[in-house]
Order: sequence, then C-alpha cells, then structure tokens
Amino acid sequence: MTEVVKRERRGVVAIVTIDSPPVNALSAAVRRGILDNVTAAVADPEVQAIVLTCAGRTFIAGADITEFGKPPQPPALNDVIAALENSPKPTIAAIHGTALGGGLEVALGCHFRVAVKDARLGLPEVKLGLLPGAGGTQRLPRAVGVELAVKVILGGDPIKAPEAAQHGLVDEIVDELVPGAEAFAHKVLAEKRPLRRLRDDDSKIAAARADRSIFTNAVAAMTKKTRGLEAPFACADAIAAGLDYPFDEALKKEREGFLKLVVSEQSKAQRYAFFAEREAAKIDGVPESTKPRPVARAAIIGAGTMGGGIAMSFANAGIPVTLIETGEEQLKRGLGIMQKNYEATAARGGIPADAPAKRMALIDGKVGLEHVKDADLIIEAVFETMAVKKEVFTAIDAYAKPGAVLASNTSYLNIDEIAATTKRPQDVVGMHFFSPANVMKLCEIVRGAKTAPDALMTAVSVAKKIAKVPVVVGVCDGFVGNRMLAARSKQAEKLLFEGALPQQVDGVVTKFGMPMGPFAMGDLAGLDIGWRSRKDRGIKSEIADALCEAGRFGQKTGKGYYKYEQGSRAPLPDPEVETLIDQTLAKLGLKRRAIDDQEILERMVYPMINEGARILEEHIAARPSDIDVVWIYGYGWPVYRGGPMHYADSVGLKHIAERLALYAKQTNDPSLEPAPLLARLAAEGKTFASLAQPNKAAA
Ligand code: 3H9
Repeated sequence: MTEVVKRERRGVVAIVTIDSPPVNALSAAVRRGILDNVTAAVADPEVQAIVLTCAGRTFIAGADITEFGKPPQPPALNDVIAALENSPKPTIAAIHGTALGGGLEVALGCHFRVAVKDARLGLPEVKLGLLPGAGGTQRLPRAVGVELAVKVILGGDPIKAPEAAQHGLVDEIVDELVPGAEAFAHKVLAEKRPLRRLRDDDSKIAAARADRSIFTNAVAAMTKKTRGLEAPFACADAIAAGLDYPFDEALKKEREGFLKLVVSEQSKAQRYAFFAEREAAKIDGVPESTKPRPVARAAIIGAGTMGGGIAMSFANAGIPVTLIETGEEQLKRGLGIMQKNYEATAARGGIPADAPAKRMALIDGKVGLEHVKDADLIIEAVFETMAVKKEVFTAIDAYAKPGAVLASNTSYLNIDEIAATTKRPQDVVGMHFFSPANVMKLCEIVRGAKTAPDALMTAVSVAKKIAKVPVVVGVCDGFVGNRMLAARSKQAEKLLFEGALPQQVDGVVTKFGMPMGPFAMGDLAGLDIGWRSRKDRGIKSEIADALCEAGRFGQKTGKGYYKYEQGSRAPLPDPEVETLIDQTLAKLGLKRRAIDDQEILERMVYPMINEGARILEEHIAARPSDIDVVWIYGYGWPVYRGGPMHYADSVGLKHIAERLALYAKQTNDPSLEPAPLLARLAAEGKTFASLAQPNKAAA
C-alpha cells in the first residue's frame, strides 16, 4: 500500500483517507492508493460501506497538473472512478475545502457525497484550457441537470456546498466531516438505500435530450463573452456527446477531447499562467521567518476613481477602511459613486441585496489627513505628481502610528524619492492598483531600496486578502506594466505617422486577444491628460495634439481617435480623424504607406517583449513569468497566450530579435534594437523560461 492513502476500519465502515499535501492532487501514487484501498475494502468481509476523505486543508483539488504532458502512469483516473462507482458496497465522498476537477470527478464516481458547509465543488478545467477528462462532463449533468452543469463546466467557478445540496450534488451537509460521513454511511445501510450510480441515471438529462434548446441556450449564455478561447466550446461538445450517445461512448468522446486539449498551445499557456501566478507569490530576498504586520484597519487617501476602487476592495474583504479626502464635497461625491456602484452590482445579482449597506458601513469617510492615525496600512491615491505625493507623505509621516505601512498607489513615480520625505523609509512601499481597482486583480508591489522585508510582506499579504494578485517589482519609471505599455504606445503613435489608422492598429491588437487597442484605451483615459503634460514639457505629438486642438479629448467629449454615439462606449471609426491625420502628415511632409497587419502586430508586441528583457536585465522583475502575470491580470493579456514573455518563447526569440533589428533600421529607431538579454538568449537558441532561477529581482 502507498502511504499517501491510508485505510482504517471503524466498525463496518472503512475510512479511506488521502494525505498528499499540499492539495491532495491525484498523482499516480494517489490514484494507485485509492484504487488499492477501495479494492481491499470491497474485499474485506467486515466492511459494509466505504468513506473516501482527505487529510489536510482540502478534498482532492484535481489531477496533478504537473503530470500533464508526461507519459501517463497507471492507473488511469477513469479506472479509479469506475472502482468506486462499481463497488457493491456504498461509497461516500466526504468533502471539505475544495473538490475540484478530477477531485469532483472522483466524488461523482461515489454513490453519495456529504460535505461540510463551507466546502466548494467545481470543475475548473476550462480555466486551464481543458475539459473535465474523467467523466465530469457526463456525471455532473446527471447529478444536477444540464443547465447548471453547463454553467459550472463552461464557467469553471465552484459552487458552495449548500447550493450543491440544493441541486442534488451533495446528499447531506455535515457538521463534522468524518463522523458526519460515518453517521451518513450507517443511515444508508440502515435504510438500505439503493446505490446511485450516476452513469446509469439519465433522469436529469432527459429534459435536455427532449428539448435541445435547454442545452444550446445555456451554452450561448456562457460563451457570450468568450473571446478566442477553445476550451469552453470543447467542454460544450463533450456535454453534448452525453445527450447524443450512451454513457460509455460519450465518455470516450470526452477523453478524446481532453487529450486534444492537453497538448494544445492554449492549454499549455493557461497551465503556465496558473503556475506563474503561484511563482509570483514566492518573494526573493525575504527571510523565511518574516511575518507580515497585522492590518486591522486601512486608510485610503483620495476618494477619486482609484481611491474609491481600492477602498471598495478592502470593504469587499471585510476590512474596515477610513477614506480620506480634502473636503466634504469631494468625500460625498466619492462615497456616492461607491454606493451607486455597489447598488448596481446588487441589482445585477452580483452581490447579495444586503451587501451594499454592509460594505458601505465598513467605509468611514473623513476629511483631513490626521485621520490616518488609527490605520495599520495607509494607501495614498492622490494626484500623480511628485510634489503632491511628497506633501501627502510628509503629512502621513506626522500622523501615522509607529509601524504603520505607508503605501503609494503611484503608477510610475520613484518610491525611494517619496520614501525619503519621511523619517521611516523602511515602512514605505508601492501598491500600484489597476483601474477599475475594485475589479482588476493585479497589484504591483513596489519594493523601495529601504523597504523593510516585513513592510513588503504586509503589502503582499494584504493584497492577497483583498483578492488581488500581488507581483513584487523594483523601482523604475512605470515599473513593469506601464513601462512596457509605454514601449507599445510609442510604436502605436509612430504607426499613425507612417500610414496606419487607429482602427487598423486597434483591430490587430484586439484580434490578438487584448480587450482594447492603444487608441481606444487613450480615448477611455482622456487624451487631454497627455496633451497637457506634453505642453508642460515642451514636447509635441502632432497627431494627438491636433485631435486635442479640435476638442477631441476621447470618450468624455464623444470624440477622440474615434467617435462615440450618445451614451455608448463603442469606438466608431471616424472619417474626420483620417482627414486630420492626412492633413497633419501633409504639413510634416510625410507620406502614408500601406502597412500590413503582421507588421502592426509585431510592432505592437515585440517592443514590449524587448522592454520586458530590459526589465529582467535591470532586476525590476524577479522572473519572466512575473511579467506575464502583470500583463494577464493588469492589462487583460489573453491568458491563452500566456503573457508576453511566454508568447515570445512560443514565437522564438531568434525571430523576434531579427524582426526588432529590422524595424530598428527601417524606422530609424534605436529603442527597437534587441536588448542585450534578448540578443544573447536568441543567439544561444534559448528561451526566457530557461532563466529558471529567480532574478534576485526587485531587491
Ligand atoms: C483536472 O483535474 C483534469 C481532470 O478533469 C482529468 C484528468 C484525467 N496539481 O493555489 P495554491 C499546488 S485539471 C498540482 O497556492 P490555495 C500549487 O502549485 C485540475 N499542483 O493554494 C501550489 O504549489 P506551490 C483541476 C497543484 O490554498 C500549492 O499546490 N483542478 C494543483 O490558494 C498550493 O496551491 C484545478 O484546476 C494541482 N491540481 O488554493 C485546481 N493545485 O506551493 C487548481 C494546486 O509549490 N488548484 N497545486 O506553489 C487551485 O485552484 C488551488 O490550488 C486551490 C488551493 C483552490 C486548490
């Protein structure tokens, strides 16, 4: 017997316990252990029922993702599940934590399922670019009906045990896991309950078999916003096979679909992203014994769009927050927007009806910086100029309690310079949120030269608590995300001077999978901001300047690089813009040339990769995968392309370096010359992923 799975007998009930930290994933050893122990329990004449449960923090969290792509080891998961389902003695899954993917598929193979109240059950394979490959697409619809199964499988989000119980996925909610499961086993035996083999029970799929629209409507609702992803459609096909074919045949089709996806570039990229996110949580240069400082209350300075969004993120996580403004009016306006925002979400069913009141009650609006005094973490989200930041930090320094962590939400300014205005630079850190801050998951944690390890860890741990994905970065202009974005913006602008139109550039970028192109993004942010800043610095950008001079500031004026119909945010190409570009180019003596989409794509993406290489050289990011996490969670980079650095590896660094060198020459732009790291890796035939060791980053 393998030791990752143990068996004990309590009277007539065998308790089979999986103990394979951290998440009881279904490695070959675990699969073997379950199969051997279940087979032995079936053979044991003293045993009348079998409970399958897990030690540690969770029920099985799925197949072992690290095994994908390696030669398969027996036993196959379907064989393990068949042993549970075909057992002549009742099998009962006892679930706590999360029963996910292959874990839920194992539970679905059991005749019964009990769960503690806070357990969650789901099939998140779609988020890894996969479909549930061990009967999930067949047994879940038979357990809960086709509509809910489509939602769970195509959406990938788990449902809570009480909801699962409501739909028949969980037979009983128990207070104590194993004793509860044992008591349930005795009940099953006493009542001589028939063993429910989901494979043989078509009752809940009968309706969708008779009326296909039940299935197609559910799929349409779940794929409305799916852009470019293959897996949701493959999941739908597998569920459909269950409606069209008998169980065993459909199971075979499901398996074929899984095997196809597991080798796809999309799934590889999505699995890479899963591990990249977890790698980002490992922070270099922090002693292991470092503990984050406790944060019972946060203070946010500034109730504008950013500050408000940050405050909402804290309230959503149940952390009280003081929201500070300079005047009553600004405060009232900020709080009003947040209230409306919550109410709109509640009206859509996104949060419970009583949530807006509860969350707003956690936000204490105040006028005056002295109110930071009770906060353990203070986040400044005021106007983005160094002078204003310095003023605010000097005041915070005067009022904040000793040991409070002082964070700036700056998106590009030097944290060290800000920290130097205080007497406690060791407590100062950057926490760069992305707009809208209550929605976007990324938080760049900027480590200053003097930031203390425990101050850094406080920012990281708080970011996780408020459901953000923290990535530690070093100090430089724009950190990781905005610095790379600037490299792209520069090329986008140049493309207009060479002959492309905004809609052509944006079209290529969105076709690639980004939610928005650079020009639509400019219109959203407001073109007047850059215009004013250029004027201050005596810089020109003739096309953008001409737009602003014509009163085209973007969405807020209904016109920018695009035109916008009243009340709509959809960018519409505008012939006036083309005329304006033509006139500007004529003034400058420039001629438009035809630029193909491939060049546009390469000039949008490769300079970002080049800047990413420089960021690695300068140790601003710890690893290439951290850069990818920044782009996936901060800018909506398509997860199925794994982030810019992963994408670069998939294209080939040699090709990218060659194209950059060509564009550098062709457009007379030295910034496009391949960065030394990129050039070296390209010459050595290596990838960014080959830089496996952390880069002593951001230290
Ligand atoms: C599947 O099941 C396919 C089947 O349908 C068909 C098969 C034929 N494998 O997230 P955490 C590691 S596909 C390997 O920080 P948390 C993770 O990398 C699978 N490793 O903890 C990390 O390692 P490290 C479907 C895994 O408490 C450590 O465990 N299942 C796996 O915040 C802790 O993870 C899923 O997609 C795995 N399956 O969250 C579920 N899972 O410490 C994926 C985790 O070295 N997992 N690790 O960095 C999760 O969603 C979360 O990990 C979970 C815990 C919610 C379980």
